[in-house]
Amino acid sequence: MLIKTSTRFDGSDIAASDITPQPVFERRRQFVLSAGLGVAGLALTPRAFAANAPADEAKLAATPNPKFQVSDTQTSLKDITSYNNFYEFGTDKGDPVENAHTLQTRPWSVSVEGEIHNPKTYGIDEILKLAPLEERTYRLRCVEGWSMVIPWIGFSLSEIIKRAQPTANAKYVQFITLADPKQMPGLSSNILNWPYSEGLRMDEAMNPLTLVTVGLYGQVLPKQDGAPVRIIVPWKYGFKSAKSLVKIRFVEKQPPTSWNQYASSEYGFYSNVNPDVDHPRWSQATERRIGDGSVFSPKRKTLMFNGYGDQVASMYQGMDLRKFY
Ligand SMILES: Nc1nc2c(c(=O)[nH]1)N[C@H]1C(S)=C(S)[C@@H](COP(=O)(O)O)O[C@H]1N2
Ligand SMILES: [Mo]
Repeated sequence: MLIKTSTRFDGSDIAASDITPQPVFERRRQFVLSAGLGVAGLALTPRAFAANAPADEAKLAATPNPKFQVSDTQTSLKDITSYNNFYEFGTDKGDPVENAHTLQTRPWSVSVEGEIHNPKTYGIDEILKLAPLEERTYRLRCVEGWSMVIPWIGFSLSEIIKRAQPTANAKYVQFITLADPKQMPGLSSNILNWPYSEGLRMDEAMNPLTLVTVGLYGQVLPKQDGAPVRIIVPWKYGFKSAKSLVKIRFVEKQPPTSWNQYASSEYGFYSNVNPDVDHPRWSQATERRIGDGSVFSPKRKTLMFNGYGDQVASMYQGMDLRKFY
């Protein structure tokens, strides 16, 4: 069983970070840190200070692609790197920034396998050179009701898929991420079936929006954001965007996904952002943009397909999106 103070991504246990508006929580955390300094300064490792500072990662050059930009204000690097969901490093939003330093991002390889003519294992340096790196600013909407706007760096997953040459049997793509208990303390809890698994239908995987992501804000992907390579699927709830990817498998049948196995009535395979289909335990009509104004700022209306309807709605024509949630 999880300890009471942890935040499950489905909200079944509530932490201070969830019931308290973000700036208040941040201030309280700051206070706790400085209070700790006076009373027991020696107990505070340098890491305790690093936790609230923006990540300092190697620079990564990318060309902005004007086709993939949003006009919303970008979320600060500090928020993007200190408020995370990455259960392999703990279930609290602040756990990944504290714990992900143990993730070894080199050497790293991603195996591309299954129903394809051209199976291949890519080293991370091959992935970085596989296609021109683009900067694309996407909205990310977590199923919990918060969102961010993030300038990612990467290239369309279709670049890998066309090299893989899928067979006629390839109907879905499964994403499997690293599960190494030596590097990932969160694996000692069996809250999810590890390794974290996600999937897309073939047309969704081929959609130009689907991004193989290797960086953000002009730098390599910080560990807490899923280094060294992750998937971003901006029209779906954030949990579809699997971090620290090690395997891309082409399959005939809809693959199992970790969150669907955890609670199939709450987290469907499709999980398109949809303000009209509530989570069984909360509304999805609005969202809190992290870093938005003051704690009194009104929530924003959540957009159908997270605002990407023009680019994705046609894939779901004739589908009942209540049934295929
Ligand atoms: N491997 C793995 N990938 C994951 C998760 C996770 O726990 N493990 N959490 C998901 C969820 S719920 C969200 S909202 C996003 C958060 O990405 P971010 O922390 O970079 O904003 O990552 C997704 N990818
Ligand atoms: Mo999420």
